[in-house]
Amino acid sequence: MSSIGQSVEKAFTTMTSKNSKVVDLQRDILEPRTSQPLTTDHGVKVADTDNWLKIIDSDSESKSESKKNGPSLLEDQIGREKIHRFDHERIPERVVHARGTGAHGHFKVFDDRASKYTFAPVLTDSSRTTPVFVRFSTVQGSRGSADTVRDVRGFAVKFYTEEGNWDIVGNDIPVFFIQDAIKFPDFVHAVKPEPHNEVPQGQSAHNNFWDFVGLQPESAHMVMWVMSDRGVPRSFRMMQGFGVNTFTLVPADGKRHFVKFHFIPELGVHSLLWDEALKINGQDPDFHRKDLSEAIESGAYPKWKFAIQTIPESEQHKFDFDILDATKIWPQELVPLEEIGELVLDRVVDEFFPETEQVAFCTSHVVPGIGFSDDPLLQGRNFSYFDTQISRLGANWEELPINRPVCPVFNHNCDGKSRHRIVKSEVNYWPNRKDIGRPVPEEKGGYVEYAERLQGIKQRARGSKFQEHFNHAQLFYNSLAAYEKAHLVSAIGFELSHCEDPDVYRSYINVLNNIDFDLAKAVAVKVNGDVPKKAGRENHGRTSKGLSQLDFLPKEPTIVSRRIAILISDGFNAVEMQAVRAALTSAKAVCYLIGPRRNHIRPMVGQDFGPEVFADHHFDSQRSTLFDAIYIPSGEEHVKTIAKNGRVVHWVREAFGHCKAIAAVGEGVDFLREVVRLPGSVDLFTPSRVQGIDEVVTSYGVVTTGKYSASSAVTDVLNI
Ligand code: HDE
Repeated sequence: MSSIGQSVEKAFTTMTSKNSKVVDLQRDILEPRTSQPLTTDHGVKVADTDNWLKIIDSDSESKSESKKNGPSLLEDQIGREKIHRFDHERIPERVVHARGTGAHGHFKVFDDRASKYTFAPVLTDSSRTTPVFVRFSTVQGSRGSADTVRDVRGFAVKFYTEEGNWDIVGNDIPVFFIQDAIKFPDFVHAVKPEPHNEVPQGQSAHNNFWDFVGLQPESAHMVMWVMSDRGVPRSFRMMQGFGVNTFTLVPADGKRHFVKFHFIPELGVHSLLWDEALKINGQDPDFHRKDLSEAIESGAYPKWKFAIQTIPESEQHKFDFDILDATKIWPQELVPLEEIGELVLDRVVDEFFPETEQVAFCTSHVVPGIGFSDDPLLQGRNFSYFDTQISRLGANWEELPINRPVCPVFNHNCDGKSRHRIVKSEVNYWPNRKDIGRPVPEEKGGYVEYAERLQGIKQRARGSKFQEHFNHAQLFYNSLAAYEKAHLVSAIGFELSHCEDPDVYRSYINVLNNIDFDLAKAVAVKVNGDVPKKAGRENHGRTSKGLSQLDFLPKEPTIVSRRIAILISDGFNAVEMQAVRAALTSAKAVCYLIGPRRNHIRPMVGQDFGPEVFADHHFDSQRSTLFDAIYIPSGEEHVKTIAKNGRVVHWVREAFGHCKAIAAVGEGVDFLREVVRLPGSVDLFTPSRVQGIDEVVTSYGVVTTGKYSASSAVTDVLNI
């Protein structure tokens, strides 16, 4: 090995005792100290950063000290550098997935059970902890768009393995809109804002998207997913991740397997209601990115199980769908999931731009033991990502701190814009007289492609099983719970109502009628489409596991990291509130006190005023949509005050409408009954469901009196 290789290797070995990527990034981290001197980029200390160099006319004739502003000078190299650097702060945003947020973490496999499929140590060596960086994103909107729009979410993972970087550039939905990469520019142009008016932003609710998907029925399955609750996740931490494309695993002794990658969230798969999502877009457009960093910073580290589905090469053709078609899933009943590892995110970024914005993923980044398949979408992606990174970040994008591997990198690539490394060598080609940069044979870890026999006729076409588009769309629809189906109908109804062209919204009813007759009729009635008289295609009636979100409830009910608003005003019962809050906090929920002002609020302790507590927010500054549950403590004066406050009444009604847990004690219960007038409070009395609760109203809302048992109520109800 060359001396460069050896020195990097040595540095690398000393790093691996900690998270090697974090150690690696430390090389580039500057932590300015107090009174850190300001310098130019070329290191000269700056004496004044507030005034451009000017001619100032001092009034020398009079005795006064008055000065007149004269012209600014182009000569000011310090002012010019500051403005030039500012002018060039922006780089092109990603053409898709521009809006995103990222975090660091690690990945570990449980044992070596995957070694029957692959020799890649990242998937087989349980003594290893592999550093990762994950970037979550939306697809349609630009960098400044809102987080909770209806869209697919990107779930891109960079594994910094000891054998090089491996990227899974996945989504939160297991299938895609198109089968062949050549259709991607058409799809993206159709979903993005329309060319004549650049409308809409962060939405697919417009003519061009629905026009395209109506004419491109291979998208039917994916459209079902995006229009389902999956399109509006509650949090990045509560969604699945999928590699989507079919990759391959190669074991030491040769028999190749096809593979799909899955990430399954520990907290379960949860969504917002569409009404909440719409409101949060305005109330807190950064809702998801804040949620991620708040959870990590408070120690509630997001976790996912990592699972694989594998099919031996010999069984590639035994299914009634093509396993290389990215518009199809591999139903779990046919190809079970094997959980082999865990992904944890435990560190937020230090600076957004150099990390989250400059991170760059490539599906073509695989490590020995992992390979590609002939999935035509994947083949095109392998070309596209590398290319787009060059236009976004320049030829040397892989040298940027967030992108560079933690293992040695050496080759004869050179030059290009913004080269960072300086290589001390007389040769930059192979073979060379000094034996520098020698290719590594397979047995020493060099990447070797799997030897595959191929034959065929060169043509622009797709395999015959790629022609069937509705079986899996039906499978998905059939597998949803009744309320999920209702949400789906509303979502498609919403979107098609935003299409003005009757040709567009009418023709999509035909696609829906090929999936399910009732679905097509329900949507047609809503959007003024032609209500079909008979099914376009018979529904096969099959269902599959793992498609409904209900299949992902955590084994143990949990309220970890859920946001609970405690609505208080002067005179609330402090002892009770503190008991409830302590119970909620010990179950790792995050409680916020919301009062009439962000300031001290005076509670009652018995008959007297107790020590003041500080409200985190005031009623007008937050909305119920930003919380998972509400609790209203008892207290006569307090309840009289909130009863007069329309905002508080709205808070509770809205939370009820969004099926959130609502707990109250004593006069708080009267408030819910008499002022808020929650409907059905008597009919839906179900005390058996929650132990220790005196009264329970509504299927999701909870009212509790006495005994300070609201915490168990909230815990229970959140997991229904
Ligand atoms: Fe992407 N995609 N994509 N995509 N994609 C990009 O690369 C592309 C596809 C996905 O957080 C771009 O760096 C083509 C499927 C994610 O930085 C670009 C095709 C899936 C991200 C690109 C697809 C994805 C991207 C834009 C069809 C799910 C964000 C910026 C053949 C498995 C990664 C960039 C991040 C980003 C091309 C289809 C996921 C242009 C040509 C399928 C998560 O290269």
